[in-house]
Amino acid sequence: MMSETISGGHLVAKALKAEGVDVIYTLCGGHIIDIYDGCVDEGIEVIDVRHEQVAAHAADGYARITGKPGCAVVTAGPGTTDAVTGVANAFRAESPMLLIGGQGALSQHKMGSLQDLPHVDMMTPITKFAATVPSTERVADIVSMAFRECYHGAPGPSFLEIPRDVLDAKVPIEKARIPAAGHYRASTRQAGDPEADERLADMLAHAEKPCILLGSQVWTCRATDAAIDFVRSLNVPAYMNGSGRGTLAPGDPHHFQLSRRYAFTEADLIIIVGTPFDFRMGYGKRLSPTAKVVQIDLDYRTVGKNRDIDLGIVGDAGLILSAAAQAASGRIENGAARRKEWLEELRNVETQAYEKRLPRQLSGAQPIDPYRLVHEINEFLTEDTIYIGDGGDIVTFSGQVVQPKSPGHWMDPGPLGTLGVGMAFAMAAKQARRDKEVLCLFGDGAFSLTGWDFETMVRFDLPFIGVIGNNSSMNQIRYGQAAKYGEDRARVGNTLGDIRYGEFAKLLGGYGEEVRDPAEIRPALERARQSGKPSLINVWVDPEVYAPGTMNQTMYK
Ligand SMILES: Cc1ncc(C[n+]2csc(CCOP(=O)(O)OP(=O)(O)O)c2C)c(N)n1
Ligand SMILES: [Mg+2]
Repeated sequence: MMSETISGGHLVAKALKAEGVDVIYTLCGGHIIDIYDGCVDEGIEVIDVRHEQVAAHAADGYARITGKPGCAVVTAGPGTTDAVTGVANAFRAESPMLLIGGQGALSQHKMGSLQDLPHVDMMTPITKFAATVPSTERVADIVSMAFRECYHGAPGPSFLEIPRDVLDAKVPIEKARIPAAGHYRASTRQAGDPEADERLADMLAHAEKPCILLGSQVWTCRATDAAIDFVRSLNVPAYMNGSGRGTLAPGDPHHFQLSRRYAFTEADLIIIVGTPFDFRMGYGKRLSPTAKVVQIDLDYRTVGKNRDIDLGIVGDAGLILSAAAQAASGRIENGAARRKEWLEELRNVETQAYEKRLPRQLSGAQPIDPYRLVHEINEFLTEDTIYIGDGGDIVTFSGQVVQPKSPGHWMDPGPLGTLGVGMAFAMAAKQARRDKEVLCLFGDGAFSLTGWDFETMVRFDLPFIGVIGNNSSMNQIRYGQAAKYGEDRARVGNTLGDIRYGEFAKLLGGYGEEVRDPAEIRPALERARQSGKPSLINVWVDPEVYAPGTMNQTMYK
C-alpha cells in the first residue's frame, strides 16, 4: 500500500498552525507557492501585500498585538532583501516573528540560479536564529525550532530559507517530524531571583522619592495588572514608553508623562522595567547620580549596559513586579503614605508643562499648528482605538500629546526608528482585532515609503483612520540641516511635492479628505470613522515649526 505523502509547503503550514499563527503576510514568487497551498489546507489566511517590507512589518505588528509570533513569507533574492528592514525593525523592537524566504533548489546550489543570494549570512546579525532547511522531512521541525528561538530571553525574529526542491518535494508523512502544538517549547515565564525581589522591596520601603519607568516589555510580558498593582500598592509614580504606553490610563493618579526628566533628576530610587539604556534614555546618563537604580529586563545583556546599576533582575516583568510588591506588603506601611508629597510635586510639574503648551494645542492658526492636530487626535481616541505613529517631526509632536487610553494600544517602530511601518501595523492590528478601531498618524514622507499598501487595506476590507500631517517635507531632517548649515542651505534633499493624499485614498477605493482649517480636523476624523473604509485625512500642517523633541535630539548637539 502506498503511504500518504506530504510536501514541504504543507509541512510549513502545519507548523504555523501548531504555533497558533492564523495569517501569513506575503508577496508571491515561484519559490514559495507550495506554502500557500499548505495554508489553504490548514485554514491559514494569506494576506498578499504590495511590498515585502510591509509583509515583514505586518508580521512584527501581528506579534505585538496578538502575543503570538507573526509570520511573513517572501520569495528568494529581492523578496528577501526587501524584507530585511522589517526583520531589522523587529530585531531592535524585540518582536517575535518568523520570516520565511525562498531559495534556489539545492540541486542548483551555488550554480547561479534565479534570485540566489546568501540569505542566511545576510540575516544572521539581525535575527536570533537564521538557518537553511536542509530536507523536506525536517521542514516542520525547523519551523518550530525557529519559533522556540524567537522566545529565548527577550523575544525577536527568526529567519528560514527553504530551497525550492526541499519545499516542493513530497515525503512519506511518517518520515516527517511534525512537532505537536503545545509540546515543543517551554510554556513557563522566567521568574526573578527571590532574594533580589526582597532587596527591591527593601529599597522601596526606604525610598522617599521613587519612580518607575514601564517599558515595552511590560506589554510583551502582558504584565499590565502586575504593574498597576505595584504602583498602586506602593504609591509609586509611573512613566511609560514604547509599547508600555497605556499600561495606566491617562487621568490615573499614578500616570505621569511630562515630568519625566524632573523625576529622573529628583528621585532617590528609579526602577527601569523592560527598556534599555539606549538613545531614548540618553544612555542612562540623565538619571540622578545619587539615585539608586534598579533594572528589570528579559535580556541579561541589557541589564547594566551603558551605566552602572544598584540592582539588576533578569526575568518576566509581571512575575518580578508581583513578587516585589508581595514582599513589600509584609512591611509596616512600606512607605506608601510618605510619598504623597512627592506625587503632588510631580503633579505640579506635570500641570505646569501642560498649561504652558495648551494654547498651542488649541491654536486656530493656518497653516495648522501640528500641536493642534495631535491634540485633536488625542481627544478623538477611544478606549478601543489602537494608535500608530509613523513619521518624523509630526510623530515627535504626537509622542508628547497623544495618550493611548488602554494597554497595548500604542504602536511605534521602536529603536530602529523605521519610517514606513504605519500601513503594515494598521493592517496587522485591524486584521487581528476587527473589534478595534485603528488610527495611524503618518508624516507625508513616511507615508510615501509604503503607502501603496493602502490598496491592500481596501482589498481586504480593513477600515482604518489614516491621518497625514503633511508639511511637504522631511521636516525632522530639515531641522538638523538648518541648524547645522543655515536656513539658506537647509532645503537640500528634504522637499516633497504638495500631494493631495485624500485624492490618493479615493483613487484606491478608500475615503479621503483634505483639511486646511483646524476647526475641520475633528469633523473630518468623524467622517472617516463613519465611512467604514480605509481612509486618509490629509492635514496641511505648518512646515515652519518643529517639535521640541526634534530640536533637542542629541544627534544635533
Ligand atoms: C526608512 C527611513 N529612512 C530615513 C529615515 C530618516 N528620517 C528620520 S525622520 C525623517 C523625515 C520624515 O518625514 P515625514 O515622515 O514627512 O515627517 P516630518 O518630519 O516631515 O514630520 C527621515 C527621512 C528613517 N528614520 N527611516
Ligand atoms: Mg513631512
